Amino acid sequence: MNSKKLILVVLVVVVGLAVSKNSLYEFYISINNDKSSLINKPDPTKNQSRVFKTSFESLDDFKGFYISPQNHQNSASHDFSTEQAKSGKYSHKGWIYKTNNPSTVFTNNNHRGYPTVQFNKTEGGAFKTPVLIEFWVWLDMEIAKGEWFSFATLDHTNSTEWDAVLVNLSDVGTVQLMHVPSNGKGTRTFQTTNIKFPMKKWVKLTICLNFDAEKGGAKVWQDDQLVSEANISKGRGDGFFTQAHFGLYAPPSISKGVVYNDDLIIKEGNCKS
Ligand SMILES: [Ca+2]
Repeated sequence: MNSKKLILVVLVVVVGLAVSKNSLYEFYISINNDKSSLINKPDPTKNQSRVFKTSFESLDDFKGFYISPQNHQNSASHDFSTEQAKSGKYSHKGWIYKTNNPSTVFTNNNHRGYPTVQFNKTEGGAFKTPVLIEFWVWLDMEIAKGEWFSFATLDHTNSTEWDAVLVNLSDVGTVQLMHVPSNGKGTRTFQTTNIKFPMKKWVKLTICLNFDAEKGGAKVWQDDQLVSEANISKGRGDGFFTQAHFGLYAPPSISKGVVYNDDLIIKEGNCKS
């Protein structure tokens, strides 16, 4: 090899290394940008009024969102099902077939079976509150004293450690807001005692949720009748509804039961008065 050829080979190798190093670097940057862009906020210059709608007919409705594993703790699972449907062919089914060990301070052994909805991972970002949330539930489950069943978990954080407001079925058979006004609390400004939640039939739940930093609050209607209302503590939220789950969420002591969800709709900046 003469010296000119040698220089050419060295040049090609050096340029080649530089290019590959550069593209790897760009790849690294784009991966990191992707990670940070998972957390989005709405564009304040746009007057957005978005709607999320699913009839649980296609998994694509939950693309990019976390979905809890099937056969969770070998005691509960979930899937789309044709057994019950409010509309279309399918609904979302969650079911329990065994108890779990009790939860400890280190482990939460609650039963889980749900796809999440994570607006904070979408291009448009978190939904601005107030939001109107409406969905249909068909439930068959025994709730013993001290137990509960959760219909909805509604969060304002961008974290895996949620600080959520819950809509639960209590052990006296009424639908109630939980973790209001703050986590661990159950203080409500209105709570029905006589409207019970009926089993084995489709029931409509409507929620008005406001994570406003100053005037936060939530209201729940069961088949258009107000059943629970509560304030949300000042400064808890910052006006955004980031992520949620519906489907199956229940304490470890429950050994069996089934829940179906259908026709979930979430409307931004709009609320039932
Ligand atoms: Ca459906």
